[in-house]
This record gives sequence, structure tokens and C-alpha cells, in this order.
Amino acid sequence: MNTIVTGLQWGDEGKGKIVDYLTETADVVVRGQGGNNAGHTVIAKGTKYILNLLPSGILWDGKINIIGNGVVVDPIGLVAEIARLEAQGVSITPDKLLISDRAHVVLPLHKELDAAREAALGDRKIGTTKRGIGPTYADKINRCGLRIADLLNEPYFREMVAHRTADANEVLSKFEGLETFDAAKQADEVLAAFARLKPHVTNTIPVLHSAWKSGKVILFEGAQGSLLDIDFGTYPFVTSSNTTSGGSCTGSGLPPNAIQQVIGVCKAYTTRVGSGPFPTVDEGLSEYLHGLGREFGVVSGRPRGCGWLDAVLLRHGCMVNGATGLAVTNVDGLDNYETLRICTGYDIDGTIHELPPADRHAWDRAVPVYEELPGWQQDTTACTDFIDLPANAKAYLKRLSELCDTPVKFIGVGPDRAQTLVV
Ligand code: 2SA
Ligand code: GDP
Ligand code: MG
Repeated sequence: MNTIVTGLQWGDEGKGKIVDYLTETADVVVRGQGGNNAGHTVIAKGTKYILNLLPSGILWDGKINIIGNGVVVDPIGLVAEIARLEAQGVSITPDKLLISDRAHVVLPLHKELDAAREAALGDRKIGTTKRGIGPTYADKINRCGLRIADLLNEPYFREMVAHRTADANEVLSKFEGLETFDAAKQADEVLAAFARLKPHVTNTIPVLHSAWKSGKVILFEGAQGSLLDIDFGTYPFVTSSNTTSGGSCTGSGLPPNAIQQVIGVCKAYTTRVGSGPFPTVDEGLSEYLHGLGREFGVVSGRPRGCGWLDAVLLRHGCMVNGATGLAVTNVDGLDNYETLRICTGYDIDGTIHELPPADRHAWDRAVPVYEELPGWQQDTTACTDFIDLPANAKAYLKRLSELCDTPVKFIGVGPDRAQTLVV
């Protein structure tokens, strides 16, 4: 069974952990979108690993990991990430990691352009990770981007970097405190990093197709979440790729008819970093979770806003992803709360909406309609089976499943690989 794992909220749902759990029975793990803006945490046998661009399957031996054509690759960032994981004892060899020759390249200038755009937006800024994601995808769509294959042709790469640098410097020189670039130096730095990556570069499409045709198990690791999707998210407060399940196909070259299962991952509550609407945000819950040392951004360390579970978002996410099952993580985060809330609809100007609005201004007027459920006030972290969960936790999960018409398949009761329950 080939599976897509996708986030149903605003990212950080615990996708890394669920992908890692499912990797045990997979042969190939694929990233099809996003870049090193992602921060996926995996805790295996007591060791914590943070993955940005590398698929979570890299932590296992004997699995093929693919960075697909839809991903934007920062060669300097990727080499640093590889070195960090190698220092933790993870082997990263060309038989374990393949990088698509069609993936687009994030240059240092893209990161600076990301910062320039945020500065220009002032109060309306997106709250990006400043990893150059938006400007790199913009260049891709604008047909002036550079691809990994272009790095194999050094004279062409240098010439294109020179053009792109001249354009970028024009923008960057208008901002105080932002760097302008020397084209040759920038090309040197990227090419130097690329030397480490070159043995991993290939046409990943036939690799995936032969895995599919020979019955190997393929797992897609989504990055960010459905409400950050460029089409289905809270536009313009989104990332610049299709984070929903369709992005896994266009971002890898494996077609939709190769996929049998889509697992939508959500937390038992909601979190968000960056700007943009968040109707169910709750100060008390944010303070409570931050007090437990939870919910800080993996890439940027920013505290994530926390709020109640929002079935409006989850219903929409299950629809656009075609979720066949839910993985509900961080159930243990609510262990000590007395009364829990689930948002079942938004009241916008007196009309109840069961699905999120497209109009960005309507979000500002959305008042959540809540249902209250009793908490379980019991430790769940030691549960090893669904039947061990307190009755109120089971009732909370059942209600969530009803509200988005999708069965719960996995439950997370702690950050460790072993703290995953199968329903
Ligand atoms: P970008 O950098 O252009 O993709 O930012 C656009 C929006 O997408 C959000 N975004 C994220 N939201 C949650 N988690 C992400 N990854 C890191 C993590 C974030 C961190 O795992 O914790 O460390 O802060 C991620 N990546 C992008 C971003 O906040 C903007 O709202
Ligand atoms: P991702 O970006 O979706 O992979 O998620 P992140 O790694 O950014 O954030 C999820 C956080 O929740 C990480 O700190 C994980 O270690 C942690 N986590 C995942 N599942 C669980 C769970 O079931 N319980 C607890 N306590 N933590 C979890
Ligand atoms: Mg994350």
C-alpha cells in the first residue's frame, strides 16, 4: 500500500513521527514539496533527530529516500543538515538518498529576498521562516529558476546566477541592513556545497516507477500543513507549495493511481506559527502548553500559538486531501485539562459555516462555535493500546472522527516512536 502522510492543520502536526512509524514497513520515503522550512522531529530509542529537507526514512537502514522534483533544495543548508545527522551517527550514502535533477535550487539571494519581502510587508508580513522558499518557488513559476540539473553545467549555472544576482541586487540595495551579492562568490559557495550532493543526483522518476511496478511500498512525507497550502490554505498567509496530497504526485512524478492511502495528521489541539487567522487560538492553552516546554518552532524556535481543535479546518483538510484515515498526535498534551472544546463551525455575520471561507477578511469575523467535552485528567503517555485510553479520551477522538467523517487510525501519546497507538 502506497501512502501519503499529510498535515491537516498549519504544520507541526507530528508528521515526522508518523512517517517514521510507517517507515518500518516502507521501502521508499519521498518528499515532494517544501524545502528546509520544514522541521520534523523524530525521537527514536531516546535520541532526538530534527529533519528539514531529508525524508524521515533516512534514520533507517535499507530504505531509499527521495527528494523529489517539487522540493526546493538549498544546497548549503542540505550539506549542513547532512553533516549534523552524520554527527549523530546516521549514514547518508547515495544508495539511501536520491535528489531529483529537476528540483529547484535555493540560492543565498533567495533567502535575502525573502527577508526583503517580509520587511516591505511590515505589519502585513507572512511570518516566513526566511529560508528563501517563496522567492525560489516564484522564480520556478516565473521560469527564471535554476534546477539541480543546472548545477551539473557549471558555465551555464554561473551565467544564470550572474543574471539573477543583478536583478536581486537591484531589489536588495533598496533595503537597509540587507546584503547584496557578488555573483561569482555566490556561485562558488553553492557549487562547493553541491560537490557533496552530486553523487546523490539522478532522475528520480524511473526509480519511483520501478519501485511502484515491483510492488515496493512507497511513503510520501508531507511538509507544512493543509491550511498552509498555496491553494487551499489561509491565503496569503500560506507557504508557496501545494502541501496537500496532490502535491506529492506533482512533486515526485508518481501518479494518483499509485496511491492507496492518505493519512491526515492532526494534533489533538491546534497550533500555528507565523501570521494569519487562527479562530480557535486560546491564550490559556498556549500558556499551559508552553509551560510544559511544548510548542516551539523546530526551525526558528518561535513559540507556536495554541488553540482548540478546529473541526472546520479538519473537515476541509480531509476533503481536499482525500484522507482515508486520521493520525491524532499529542493527545497526551491535553491529559490534565478539565474541560475541552472542539470548534464545529464558524459564525460569520450570523451564518454558520462548516467549511473555511475564501475571503481573507471573513476570517477576521469568524467566531468559533464550540462544543464542550469533559477531559480525561489522566496520564496517557504509558498507554500501549487503544483500549488502555481513558473513556473520555476515546469519546473525544470519536467525536473528532464523526465531525470530519474520517476514521482515526493512529494516536500519539508521546513524542517517542514507541508512543504510537494503532486503532
Ligand atoms: P515559508 O517560510 O515561506 O514557508 O513561510 C510561510 C508560512 O508557512 C509557515 N511555515 C511553517 N509553519 C509551521 N512549521 C513550519 N516549520 C517549522 C517547524 C517552523 C519553525 O517545524 O516548527 O521552526 O518556525 C513551517 N514552515 C513554514 C510559516 O510560519 C508561514 O506562516
Ligand atoms: P512535523 O513538522 O509535523 O513533523 O512536527 P514537528 O516535529 O514540527 O512538531 C511536532 C512536535 O510534537 C515535536 O516536538 C514532536 O516530537 C512532538 N510529538 C509528535 N507526536 C507527539 C505526541 O503524540 N505526543 C507528544 N507529547 N509529542 C509529540
Ligand atoms: Mg514542523
